[in-house]
Amino acid sequence: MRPVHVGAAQLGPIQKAESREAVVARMIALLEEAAGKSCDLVVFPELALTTFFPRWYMTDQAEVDTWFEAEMPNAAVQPLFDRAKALGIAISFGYAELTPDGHHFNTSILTDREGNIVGKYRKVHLPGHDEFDPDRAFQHLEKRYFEPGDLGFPVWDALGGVIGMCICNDRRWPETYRVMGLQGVEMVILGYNTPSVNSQKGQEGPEERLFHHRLVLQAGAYQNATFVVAVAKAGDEDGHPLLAGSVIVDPNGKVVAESKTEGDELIDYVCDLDETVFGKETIFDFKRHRRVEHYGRITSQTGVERA
Ligand code: CDV
Repeated sequence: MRPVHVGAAQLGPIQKAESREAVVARMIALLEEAAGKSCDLVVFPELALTTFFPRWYMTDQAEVDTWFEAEMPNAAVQPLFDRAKALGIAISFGYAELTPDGHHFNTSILTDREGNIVGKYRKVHLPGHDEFDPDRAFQHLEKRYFEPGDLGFPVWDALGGVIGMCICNDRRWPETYRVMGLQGVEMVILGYNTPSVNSQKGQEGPEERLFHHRLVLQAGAYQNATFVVAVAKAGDEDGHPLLAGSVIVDPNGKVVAESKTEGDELIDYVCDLDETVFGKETIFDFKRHRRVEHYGRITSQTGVERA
């Protein structure tokens, strides 16, 4: 057995006016609950410290930058790091990163049990658009406020296993899991802010959104023989509903824990990383079965082409 007791700490809505300090207090409450269950690792959502600000169209870069963190940890977040260290729990959460040389990324980090940042991932697949779109029911301006991640999809040796990160829309892309799968990933952790309704197709509501959400996570887990831990920011943010449905998926593709509310909620599961071995040594033994001579298009083209 190689058990990692993981907590998926779903956050309910964060309103635009809510401070980082108030959110961090909520995160610490979930961390305390996780400590009561003896969790080794607690995963929080994408852009965990603020409302999902890319729904708001802004033209003033100084205003945009108020949603970003120039340092991590900073004064507002330090209490979370301190409490995690005191409890000996590794944590992961997402935030908007402003680098010292002025770059903007949608980022998540992983700490060890001593509160040291040991892994950083920057979101590769940015959804949405970069200019105001009057045809959408609401805006999704990630392409305006962030640059695509520049770190690829690394994995880290942590908690006795191989852990990788991705963020929200990345979970819909098979390449995300496979690049980590090719590095032997055993647990993919991710956070998401998924609007409950498609801004370009009003009839696509929560039921269908949840179906796609589970579909990609379960497929990614099974096809790469890895656990997947997906954590929502959920509920109604200033009139904009976000999907809940945080889940932990096992390497067989089965959902083993799922949230029930749209609020702050901890779900947990003891993941035995040895359960990844069977799939990795049989049907998804990449070394024996992959046929890279036929996969050239995956990296040589982006859009659809014939011939
Ligand atoms: N934050 C996201 O990346 N959200 C996307 C929405 C726009 C579809 C997602 O894939 O959930």
